Amino acid sequence: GWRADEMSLNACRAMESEYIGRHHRHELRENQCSSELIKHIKAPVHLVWSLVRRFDQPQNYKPFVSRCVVEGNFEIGSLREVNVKSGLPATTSTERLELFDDDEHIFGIKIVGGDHRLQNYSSVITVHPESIDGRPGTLVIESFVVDVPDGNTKDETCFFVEALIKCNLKSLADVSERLAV
Ligand code: A9S
Repeated sequence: GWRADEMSLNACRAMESEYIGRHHRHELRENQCSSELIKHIKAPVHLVWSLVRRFDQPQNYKPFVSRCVVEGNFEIGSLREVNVKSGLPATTSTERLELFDDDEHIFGIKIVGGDHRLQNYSSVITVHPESIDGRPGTLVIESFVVDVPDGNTKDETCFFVEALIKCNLKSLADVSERLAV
C-alpha cells in the first residue's frame, strides 16, 4: 500500500490539473499556440521559488541568458532587458513583469520587445510543494501563449518554445537540486 505521505499517481495528476486550471488558463486567439510543461524537482519549494522569483536575474537558472538589466524596481509592470547567448535566433528580449505573488508562488512575464520572432509571448510559472520519495520536493508548472509567426505552423511554434522551456526547467532542477544537497 501507499505510504501516508505519498500521493497516488492519479492523485498527483488531479493536483496538477487543478493547479493548471487555476493558474494556467490563457485566452487564445486563432493564430496563437499555448501549452504547459511540468517538472518535478527534488528540492524544497522555498529554494526553487528563490530562483524563479528573481525577475532581475533569470541567468541564475536560464542557460540561454547571458545578461539581464532591470530598470526601476521589482513591481508589476517593471521591464527587464535580457541578452541571450550567441547561436540562438535572437540576441535581446524586453520583458515585463505581469504577475508576482510571493505567497502563492506565481510568476508571470510578457515579452514586449526584442529581435526575436516570439510576438505576444506570455508565460506563467507556478511552484507547488510536493513529497518525492518521502522528501520535500517541488512541482513546477510553466505555461505559455504566443503568436504563430507567418510561415510557421502551430506545431512548429509549440515545439520551438517547449524545447526552450524544457531546457530552462531542466536547468532549474539541476541548480535547485545541487543547492539542496
Ligand atoms: O525564457 C523563457 O522563459 C522562455 C523563452 C521561450 C525565451 C526565449 C528567448 O529568450 C530565446 C531563448 C532568445 C529564444 C526569446 C525571447 C526568443 C528566442 O528566439
